[in-house]
Amino acid sequence: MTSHVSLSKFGFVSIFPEMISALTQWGVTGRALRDGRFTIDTIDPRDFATDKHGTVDDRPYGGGPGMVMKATIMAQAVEQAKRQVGLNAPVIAMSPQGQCVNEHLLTSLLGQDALIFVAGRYEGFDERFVSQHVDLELSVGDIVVSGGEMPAMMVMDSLIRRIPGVLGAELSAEQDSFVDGLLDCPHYTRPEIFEGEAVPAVLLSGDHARIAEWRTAQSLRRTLDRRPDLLSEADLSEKQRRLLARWDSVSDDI
Ligand code: 9D3
Repeated sequence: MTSHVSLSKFGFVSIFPEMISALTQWGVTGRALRDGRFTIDTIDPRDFATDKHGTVDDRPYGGGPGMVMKATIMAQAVEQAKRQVGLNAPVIAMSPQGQCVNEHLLTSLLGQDALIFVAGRYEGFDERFVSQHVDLELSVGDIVVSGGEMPAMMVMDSLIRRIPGVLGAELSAEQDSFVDGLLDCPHYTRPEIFEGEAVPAVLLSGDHARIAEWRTAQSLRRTLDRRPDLLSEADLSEKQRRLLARWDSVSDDI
């Protein structure tokens, strides 16, 4: 069920290569880089510009607002990225027109040794660059952001978390709760009462079986209320199915 993870090399093609520092300097991904669990090569398309201004964009054929990233320059930047991380590395362009990412799609990328992420600015890429040099276009959802860098970094972050050894003890717990495809249960820590609201008594009971049961019921209930779309794909136990069926017949709270 968990296929082998080969992924350890990333190319990041962007006119703002320093943005990658958010990933390389902080938290789980920063530590993983320092531990040598992956590498990132940044490639700046401006290095392939032919004029003294470092122009990487031009006006759209047919007119209209905004600028388009030049195919000639983006192609050279991607070829350089391939020479650096691997000639066979799939090229992923981040784009509002791309397929929306999800854990299933990311799983399919973990078997690659290297991946090249291309982040655009302005209105987008010349379509001939996409058709000739891009293997996959990915979006992070139906919101408008200013460029592909942060979307690319979100996807890289999510992939890096799944490289063996990057997450410690958290890993198995996270993977376990992910595989059932449900939303997480609520979490609490001290103090026992905050602004008049107490921690659910069951969590103080010390009864681990009851606590586990409460948590899985909470996950199920929250998924039913907030993301019912996830339930059709969720991997539910017989017990969970019975709970769901009960809530389906009487729509009150648990
Ligand atoms: C006028 C049409 N807009 C396209 C939806 C213009 C436009 C908006 C934002 C063109 C480029 C961008 C920059 N966005 C990305 O590069 C991007 C993105 C996004 O905006 N949302 C979700 N996923 C992604 S991945 C790359």
